[in-house]
Amino acid sequence: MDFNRSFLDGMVGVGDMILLHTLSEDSLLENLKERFQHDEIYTYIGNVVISVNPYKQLSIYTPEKVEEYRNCNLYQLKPHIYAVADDAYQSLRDRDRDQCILITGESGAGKTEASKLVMSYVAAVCGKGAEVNQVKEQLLQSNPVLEAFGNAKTIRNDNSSRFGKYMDIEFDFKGDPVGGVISNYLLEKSRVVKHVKGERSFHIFYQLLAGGGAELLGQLKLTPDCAKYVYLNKNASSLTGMNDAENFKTVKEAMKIIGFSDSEVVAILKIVAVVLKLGNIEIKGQYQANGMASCYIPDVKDLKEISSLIGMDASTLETAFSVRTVEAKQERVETTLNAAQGAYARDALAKNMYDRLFSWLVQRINESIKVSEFQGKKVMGVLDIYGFEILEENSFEQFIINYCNEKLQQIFIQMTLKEEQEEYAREGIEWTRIDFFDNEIICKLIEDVTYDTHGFLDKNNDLLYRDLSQAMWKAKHELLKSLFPEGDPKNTSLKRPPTVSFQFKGSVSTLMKNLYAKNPNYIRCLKPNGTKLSSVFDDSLVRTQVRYLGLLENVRVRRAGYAYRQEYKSFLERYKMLSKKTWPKFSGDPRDGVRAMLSDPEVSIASEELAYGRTKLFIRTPSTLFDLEEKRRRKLGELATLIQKTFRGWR
Ligand code: AD9
Ligand code: MG
Repeated sequence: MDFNRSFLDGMVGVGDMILLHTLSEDSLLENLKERFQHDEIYTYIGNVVISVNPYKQLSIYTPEKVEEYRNCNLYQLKPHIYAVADDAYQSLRDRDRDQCILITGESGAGKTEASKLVMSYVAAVCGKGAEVNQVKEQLLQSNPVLEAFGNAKTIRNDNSSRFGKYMDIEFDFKGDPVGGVISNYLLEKSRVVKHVKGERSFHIFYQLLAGGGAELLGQLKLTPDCAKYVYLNKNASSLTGMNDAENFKTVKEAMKIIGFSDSEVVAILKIVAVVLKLGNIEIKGQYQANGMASCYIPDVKDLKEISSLIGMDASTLETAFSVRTVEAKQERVETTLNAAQGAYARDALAKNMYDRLFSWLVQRINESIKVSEFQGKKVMGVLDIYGFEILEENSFEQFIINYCNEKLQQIFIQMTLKEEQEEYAREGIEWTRIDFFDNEIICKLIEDVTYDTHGFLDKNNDLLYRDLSQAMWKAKHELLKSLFPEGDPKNTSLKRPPTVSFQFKGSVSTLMKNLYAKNPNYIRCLKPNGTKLSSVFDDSLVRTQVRYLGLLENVRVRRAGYAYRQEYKSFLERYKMLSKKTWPKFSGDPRDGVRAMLSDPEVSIASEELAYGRTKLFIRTPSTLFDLEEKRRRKLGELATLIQKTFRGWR
């Protein structure tokens, strides 16, 4: 289905970039800006929707709006993310095509919000009934849980996703949701122990401290004061517009709906508390009698509390922070750690513990929402990955994030060209492929970025001393223990785990294959300004994004062959008044009707402007469409006058 039906009536600018009179980067930007200033945040490029973050609540997501777009005749409706969601859903349900919704854009552009809008729209329009509703609720409630553990305030976005997420929503043959599978990609775990000024660690830490209440915090041996925790940034412990305590309630409620038991929730929060408290363990250096540097923990209060929370001997943990065992062949050699190595071990443990907890949470949610294999399953995948980032200091994390975004851009280019070509082939229309996209812009941008390679190797190797996993495996805390299976002494495989980038590359390539097998729907998010303001459109900032998203090239591809296309039936419906041959009604095949109407000398459209596909009419240049629209407008005017006259005559 195409969205470029008619966005000409009562529109601010043009609703579809394909219809721009003159196409240039400036005109494209101007159109976005004019629409943004009138709160028209969505604009199409054919079936791609561009979304400009409004940074304010608009009243366009009401249940009434959902109704409007549901099974909609897009004719008179404004561009909307709901239209894309509806199209994807209908085509999944009625045409049996697996779909994927690819949401791209830089950090803070609105991807996560967009993914939630798609999910809530689909939930609102698909089947009803107690069982289906429970599935929907569980799928939707995975969002607040994963956001609490995987999102954080950054300089760019108060609710920045610090992990990549791909969610397959699965439907039965009727189009009712039956379950889903979530895949998570590389959480930015370094945030647990360190983040820059003005940013925060993951939301859950602040939520727990603000909303936990005396009893729970007492049980977890925590105090509500963020400033007491080294791992939390003292300057940004509270966030305007974000109510941590309230959000904690939402998260707990969501966990309940998904099916977490009370004891599971406590077990999870205990690990959160332990991570937080690990940061407060101070490690000091000393020299032993033999002159070797070693380290010790001067104040063991936190160490003891941690040990009691996870059910472990305090001395086991203390040893793990001060000694490292190196095993070579049959030999075991113990070396003492100096203060820096001890602190490194402590931070590595905190990061790994949190990261593994996060992956476990995803798996646990999957257990609740998974469906057994069955015939006729249809799938809608929603991809919400962390956005492209260029920071002052770009580290390993930015490298990984940007790599993923580059891959996505590649897939976008390939799929857009492929799709266009396939459509012409399907419709039996000749078209020569032209490579409009110049990936150079994107490659250049990625090469723009300079990475601080300090710590690259370290983060890539992601070293966790075996002594630490072995210590964790001794814990009585069952969940924690299960997070460190390699700590089991019976687990003798001493193979080094693959590097982070190797693993990531593998999972991204699996993801890309998966996406490639589905029918893509694109939402391309733009950030209007760098200051999160609701009415500021920063031309140069948007221009950069338009460039690296290749939006102009995208419009060019759509306009290259035939700018406009529409199914015969809807086309005839719209323009039938132009010819007496089809007005007021044409009862034959709509394709013949369109031919009859367009060949009427009164309409007179040059034949080289048109191509008759199997199901759709194709129009080469936008001006031909404008011409038709103008004729239609005049004709409607004439008809209205005629009706008025007749009406007066009756009186
Ligand atoms: V990141 O790569 O995860 O750092 P996102 O996901 O692209 O980024 P997000 O969806 O989190 O950005 O949007 C950032 C903020 O913009 C939200 O928290 C909202 O305050 C705001 N936003 C985004 N989209 C909308 C919208 N459609 N309506 C209102 C919005 N506000
Ligand atoms: Mg996000």
